[in-house]
Amino acid sequence: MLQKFAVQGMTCGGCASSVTRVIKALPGVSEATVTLSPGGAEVEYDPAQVSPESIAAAISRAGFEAQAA
Ligand SMILES: [Cu+2]
Repeated sequence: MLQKFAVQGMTCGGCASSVTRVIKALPGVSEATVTLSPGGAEVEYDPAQVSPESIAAAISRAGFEAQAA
């Protein structure tokens, strides 16, 4: 399953790397591509293991605003 997210608050490549890391750390996520401008993430995941809500929550815990897009 592929889900896009709008991610706000990333200001540099370090932020994008952090977001990539927290998404990829989730069980069930096989791929994450994060873009800085516009701020977003494309996540390939297994819906049996993880939900878009929990992916967005993980991004929020890292200090950024995420919304399924
Ligand atoms: Cu940064």
